[in-house]
Amino acid sequence: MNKKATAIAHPNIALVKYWGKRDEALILPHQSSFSMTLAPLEVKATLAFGAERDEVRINGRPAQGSELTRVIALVERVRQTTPGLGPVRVVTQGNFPMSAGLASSAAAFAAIAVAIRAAAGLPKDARESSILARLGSGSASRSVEGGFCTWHRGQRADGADSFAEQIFPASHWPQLRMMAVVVSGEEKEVKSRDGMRGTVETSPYYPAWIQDAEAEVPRAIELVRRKDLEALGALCERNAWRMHATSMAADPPLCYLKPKTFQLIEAVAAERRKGLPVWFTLDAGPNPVLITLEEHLDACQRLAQQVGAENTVRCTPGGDARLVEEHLF
Ligand code: 2P0
Repeated sequence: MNKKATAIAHPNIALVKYWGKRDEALILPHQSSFSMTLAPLEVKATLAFGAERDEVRINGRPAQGSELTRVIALVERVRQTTPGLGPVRVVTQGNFPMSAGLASSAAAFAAIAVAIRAAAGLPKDARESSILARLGSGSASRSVEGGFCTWHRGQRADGADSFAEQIFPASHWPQLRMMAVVVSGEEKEVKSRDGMRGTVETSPYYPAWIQDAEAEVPRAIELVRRKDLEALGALCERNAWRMHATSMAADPPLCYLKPKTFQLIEAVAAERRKGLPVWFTLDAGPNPVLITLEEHLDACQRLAQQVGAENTVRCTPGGDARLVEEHLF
């Protein structure tokens, strides 16, 4: 058995967002979601069974609290079905800082899931890896395969049908670009996990969110298939607005947006009226991600600078999570 393995995975940006769980422990969503994998951002994870005790290090420091519990939850699931693996050592390293405004957890859990299966001697299986990654972080289910992926909500109570699958590879639309614009590098006050729980429990708009987001997934897929940037951009914007509107209607209200977020959104609309093909999406934070084509990146950069953005990060469609031979230890 190969007891040590290293995998690399990219983060992803949801075009139709995941917002709310029907099962907190198994991380099962109320609705399906659809995303693009982001290169060149990546996280590498090396994992070896047979250590003295369970040990997890993330970006050079020991994992603590829920981070540690979540990594061990993935490992436990494989240890239960593959006897004799023993304690594990896990080390992850990302090539992008938290201040990039994009969460690294999706890439980290996807890389860990792929590495765990390889180190345990289990065959390559994108569906099983996606289910395993999901147990760490919902959005991680969408980082196992590259290009454009749908995370199917599934129906089963055990989560066996709640996994992501690739709809189009990265090569389907290589000119598409995402530019993360950091307007606020501060850590957010309410983590996604708590924010979505509050929204599910108290927002009167939540049932409408579920229905709408589920219906938007096939529409977004069709627009990516046709490479219809204008209609896709409009869909992404309205889906982001609806996620934030549903959260703002929670009790207590949840608002992730800052004044500079609105400034940038207004600047995007103004430039678009003048002919620049640019749209935005927004995750659970104040930093918009601009959606455009390769040839318009410099114009988008100027737009970000106009509103005083701290940083921008340019991304292309990324590939599948993959095993590599260069281990971190
Ligand atoms: C998404 N987000 O679809 C949505 C849009 C944020 C806004 O998935 O609780 O870190 O670990 O499943 O995946 C962020 O939440 O949450 C997220 P958990 P996760 O990308």
